[in-house]
Amino acid sequence: MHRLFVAIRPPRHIREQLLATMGGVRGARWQTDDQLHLTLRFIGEVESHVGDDIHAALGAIHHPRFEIALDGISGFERRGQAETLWAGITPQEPLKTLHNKIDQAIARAGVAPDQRAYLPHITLARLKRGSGSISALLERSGGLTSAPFAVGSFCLYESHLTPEGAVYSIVERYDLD
Ligand code: 2AM
Repeated sequence: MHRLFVAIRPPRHIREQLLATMGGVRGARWQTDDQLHLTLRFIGEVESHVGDDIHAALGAIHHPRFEIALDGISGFERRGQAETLWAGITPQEPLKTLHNKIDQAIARAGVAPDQRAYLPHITLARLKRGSGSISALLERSGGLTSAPFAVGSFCLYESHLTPEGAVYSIVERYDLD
């Protein structure tokens, strides 16, 4: 089985900007450079032959290149406790359109459509239990914006879960038009 997802690898200067914002929050496990990505579609565990069909479906996608920018820090919390911190993205429309295209393409490979609302984000940190609320954490971390940057490709990733955290590797890269 392979644990797969589709994501954009941010360019080096954006990853450097993200890495430079990290720090200053207790109980945060910050992502490493290798881990930084913008998920377009989480797939989950699939058999090798389904992975091959997904690869073929992704390769047939046509989508124009577009530009996005970093837009603020936010996070996911559960029952008032922060679980992750992430960088938001603007504008979201081109990512949502590409997400929908990927969803439809991989449905043809037999993957059930995404049931969850798609919220584009780049995870920066995973937080220990009891880190407090997002708003309390963000009082201590600065804002984050970037100049627009070009997205010219997206990637199929494989995730390996290890005790030290997830290790992500790029399986294939697909160029936009
Ligand atoms: P996250 O960073 O907010 O956790 C690989 O796990 C990528 O897929 C991560 O960016 C993760 O988002 C995203 N993802 C989306 N849905 C997921 C799910 N149900 N399980 C694990 N990761 C998921």
